[in-house]
Formats: sequence, C-alpha cells, structure tokens
Amino acid sequence: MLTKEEIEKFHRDGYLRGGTVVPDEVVEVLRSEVLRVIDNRNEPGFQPVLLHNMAGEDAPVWQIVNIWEASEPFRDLIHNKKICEEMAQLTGASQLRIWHDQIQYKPATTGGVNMWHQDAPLWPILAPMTEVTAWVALDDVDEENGCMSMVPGSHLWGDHMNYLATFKKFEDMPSEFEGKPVEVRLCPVKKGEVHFHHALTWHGSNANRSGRPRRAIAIHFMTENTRYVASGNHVMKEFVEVADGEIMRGEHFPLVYSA
Ligand SMILES: O=C(O)CCC(=O)C(=O)O
Repeated sequence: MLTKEEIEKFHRDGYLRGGTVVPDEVVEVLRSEVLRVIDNRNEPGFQPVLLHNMAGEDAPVWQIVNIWEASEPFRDLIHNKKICEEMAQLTGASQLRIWHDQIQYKPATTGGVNMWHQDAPLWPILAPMTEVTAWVALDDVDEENGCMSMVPGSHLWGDHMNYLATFKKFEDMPSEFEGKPVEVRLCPVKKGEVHFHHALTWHGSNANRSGRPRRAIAIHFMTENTRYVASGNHVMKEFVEVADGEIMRGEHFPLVYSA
C-alpha cells in the first residue's frame, strides 16, 4: 500500500515511482512471453490487438497493445493485487477496469525515441481525462537505455497535446510554459518495479543508446466514472460494447478491482 505522503506526491507531481510488484522469476517469464508473442504473431489463436514498430525503421520502438489477451502471465499481471490496490489509492476509485495495455520495447543500441506527449488527448474515446497508468519495467531502465522523463505538475495544466506535438526533438522542452517553470525529471525504474503517471502528465522517453534492451509494459487503468465518447477514434474503439456517453465496460475492458 502507498503511504499518505506518496499519494500526496502523486497528486502534486502527476507521477510516482512505486515499489517492486513482480519478483525476478516472474519478470523472466514475462520477458519470454514478449518474445513468444512476437514470434507467434502470424499464428492462429489468441493475438494482441496490435503489434508493430511505432517509430522509424532505423530507430524502432515495438508496441504491442493488449498482450494480456494473448498471454496468461500478462493476464495475471493486469490483475496484480498490489498494482490494483495502489491504483485505487491514487485514483480514489471503487472500481477499476483495464483500458488497454502496451508493451514498449526499445531494442539495444537502436531503440528510438518516444516523443513528449500526454496520454489522455490521444485517447479521445474516453472522458473525463483522469486515467492513470502503471508502467512496469521488465529491464532495469535508466537514462542510457531510454527511461521515461516527466514534467512535474504538468497534469494540472490541461490539454496541451497540440503544443507538445510541435517539438521536433526530445531536447526541445522549454524551461518555461505560460509563465510556469518547466522541469524535466528522469525516471529510472528497476526491473519488476512499477511507476505511476497521470494521463495528463507531460512525458516521453529518449532513445536506447545502451547495449541493453529496454522492455516495459504500460497498463492503463480507468475508473467507474469513465464514459465512452463515440465521436473520437482509437485502436480500441472496435471493442467498445456500450453506447455514446455510457460508462465503459465489456470483456475487452476487464474489471480488475472492486472495493
Ligand atoms: O515506455 C515509454 O517509453 C512510454 C510509455 C508511455 O508513454 C505511457 O506509458 O504512457
């Protein structure tokens, strides 16, 4: 469970490094599951929703959406008791569902950049913009192999995705925005640890310049107050079973916590 101080820190900064949620032997299983799912991507049977390189050919970032639908160990992970209970503490939710998950794999040496963004504006089929992500490292992740960076307090500034999308390079973050100081903080995470961030926090990750792979899974949660917005678009839209304006639910958005 998180302490009162940790919860306050999350609300102030828009992110929080949690503790270990997965023991080493399970990390090994999850790593091999990532490879198995990639190798079996053209086989019949259960597959993730999406598996592709979301960056350039020369600087790949492999994204696998909803690996939990293709892998039993990852299905166990989205139900991880510690993650779900801490997520309930951070969101104040009495029920939590998985919005979706995504593996973000930056291969050694060549792995590319994940540019600055906010999650919620990229998820326009959900409202309100209050989702929180539990990001679990499957490798020790640091500055060299492309750990995430966060701008503390930016989750309180509203939707500025159009502004962030104007940046050409990862280093383009200014030191001030609308009169507020902007600070970039590196967020190293050890394998098996969880790192939480709010869906409006400015964040991204630099290239993997190390000889080590950088594998992680972002598990995106939504609360019992999250509604469907039919006017938006998203890769998960085809799986939505509710009408415009209704509370999100359905078998592709499993209930993982109920108080
Ligand atoms: O893994 C990364 O580098 C970025 C992940 C991310 O953007 C997210 O979890 O929202």
